[in-house]
Amino acid sequence: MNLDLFDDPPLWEERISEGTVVLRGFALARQEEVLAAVQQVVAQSPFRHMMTPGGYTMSAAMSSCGQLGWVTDASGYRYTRQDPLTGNPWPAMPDTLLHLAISAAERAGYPGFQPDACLINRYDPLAKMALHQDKNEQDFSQPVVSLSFGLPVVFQFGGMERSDKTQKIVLTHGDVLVWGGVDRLRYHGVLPLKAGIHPLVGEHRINLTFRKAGRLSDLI
Ligand code: MD3
Ligand code: FE
Repeated sequence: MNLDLFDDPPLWEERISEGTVVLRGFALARQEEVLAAVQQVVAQSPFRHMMTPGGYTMSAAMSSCGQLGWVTDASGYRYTRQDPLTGNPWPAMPDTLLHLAISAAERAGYPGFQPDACLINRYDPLAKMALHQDKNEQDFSQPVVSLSFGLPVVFQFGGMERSDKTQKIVLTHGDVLVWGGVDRLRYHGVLPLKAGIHPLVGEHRINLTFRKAGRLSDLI
């Protein structure tokens, strides 16, 4: 793959913590391509509200692309190779998404990122995500890259315990958050989305989260 195709966009970088950085506006130059890629993915694997193991319906609507997709139902949280809604493999990860995630990780100090899963979250007004840790992945040595589009949201960046104090940071259209290393297992969440209309995305926030979810040995 040719990363030279991607000119480095202008950048305002905010370090949140040792392993965590926000690249403000990093995805702006690719916004149309990314949103078209999302449309293409959800045409094959539609957004749906999944159920938590505890029996609650998640307020964010989700889909996935890549080799692995994140799912939750009565039997738990996990990654699957097939979309349980369609029975088909998850749609392939579009190159434009893969390249953007790899270049953001590199820019944030994590070279060699090999994402195999991209979870796409759609937040409608009042949708939220309670504090949680991302720990369904096999390999915590790789970072996580999150792209935000559409309406702004307040995200909560916590500690290693659910009860730790949280830092609140606004994520808005085009922002990319990269976290890894010592911050990989921090608690985090997002507050309820405030209603509004974004000129390109409409009445939603779209978040794409790239992870290396499978085992390193799966590559061999
Ligand atoms: C990780 N999504 O899908 S990503 C998720 O905005 C998820 O849709 C949220 O959490 C979303 O699992 C948040 C951004 C984020 C922010 C802070 C973190 C992830 C973080 C702090 C530590 C670890
Ligand atoms: Fe998370």
